[in-house]
Amino acid sequence: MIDHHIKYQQSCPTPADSSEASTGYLSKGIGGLALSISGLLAASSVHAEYGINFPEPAAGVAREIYNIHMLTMQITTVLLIIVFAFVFYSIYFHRKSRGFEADQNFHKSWFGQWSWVIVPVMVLGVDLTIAGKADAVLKKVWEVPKDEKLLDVKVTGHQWWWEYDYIDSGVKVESRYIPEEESGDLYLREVDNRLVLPTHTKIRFLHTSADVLHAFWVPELAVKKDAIPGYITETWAELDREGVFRGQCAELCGTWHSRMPIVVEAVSPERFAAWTEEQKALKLAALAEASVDKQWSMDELMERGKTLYDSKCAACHQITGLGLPPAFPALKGSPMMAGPIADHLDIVINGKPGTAMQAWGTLNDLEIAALVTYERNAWDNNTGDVVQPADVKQAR
Ligand code: HEC
Ligand SMILES: [Cu+2]
Repeated sequence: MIDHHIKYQQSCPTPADSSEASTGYLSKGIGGLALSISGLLAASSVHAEYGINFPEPAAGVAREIYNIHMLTMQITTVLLIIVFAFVFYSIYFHRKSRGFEADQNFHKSWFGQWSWVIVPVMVLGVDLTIAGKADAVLKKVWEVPKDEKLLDVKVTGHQWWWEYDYIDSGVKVESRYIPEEESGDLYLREVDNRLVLPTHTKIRFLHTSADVLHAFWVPELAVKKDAIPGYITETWAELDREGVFRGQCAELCGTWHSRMPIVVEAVSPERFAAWTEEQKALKLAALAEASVDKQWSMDELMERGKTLYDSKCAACHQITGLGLPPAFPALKGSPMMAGPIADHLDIVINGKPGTAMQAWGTLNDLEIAALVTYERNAWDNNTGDVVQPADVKQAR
């Protein structure tokens, strides 16, 4: 239903397209100038990254925040014009070469005395207006609607990926960045599995973390909240349009803080319902497949193992298997790969407490068998060992 594979340049052409378009206009000479300017303006509305303003909000409160920003900008623009008009007028018409001299008694005049009071009071009035509006919106941002049916999504930050649990349906999504070789222009902006959300539904996000502080932040949703280990905090959003919205972890959380993008895909409630059913079915099918007592061939396991490894393990151990010593050990040529299979299974299933190597025991038997087979044979490790799901079951 919903395509989870990366489509390069999903919504916008590459920057190269736009610069080509605008230089094309420019080459037509002065006559083309107006065209090239309109071309540039059009281009900037297509590329969010090149826009001057904030991204177009996609949720109610985000829009209200955006409106306050616009109001503030309008007020400052008017003030800027008034003040600078006054300054330039004074400099030009009251310059020394015209015989003007500074007024020694300005401070004694009525205006000279009271302007210092009147102007700040006027500014304060404007400030209070903005503050009043901001206060009202802030309340809406933080006060999750209580009396309504909400879609609960638990958002757990991990070093360095996101986990999304749709509490009502039991669907679980693991979302990881895509390595540079595969993500192209969307490097650090695209993930393997997106956070799919329905529009026109109040969604409650429950934020927490499995390790250190992270922060969930998607500008179009106006949600930015720290994920704190051991605590659950709430935010909410109601999406008003479909689309793909990109965010990031916004709390420095270690080496690969930059590698935990967030990609929200907003779809209609009908598509969301269909997607939910599809996810449930996929999970059941995977479980059923893993539990059959089948002997898998080396090729089958290697293929599955590579896909799993590249998405779940390569962030630390690298696609090349070389790791990033000393933080993340190389698996290529590591003695453990050629050592007893039981030790290898043990560290993958149970992890190593106190290190970044987490327990992967929630993966099913087939997945772990594929991973271990892959690690023992990829990158010239070539042990020839084939680990079957039944071996994993026994090792648990
Ligand atoms: C967040 C980073 C990270 C990720 C992701 C990760 N590992 Fe590790 N892994 C480590 C670290 C750190 C160690 C070293 C632990 C120690 O101190 O012994 C390690 C050690 C290992 C070892 C032992 C290596 C040896 O030679 O001693 C194996 C095997 C292993 N990981 C497999 C995996 C598999 C399979 C995955 C994916 C399912 C994975 N790792 C994902 C960080 C990671
Ligand atoms: Cu983080």
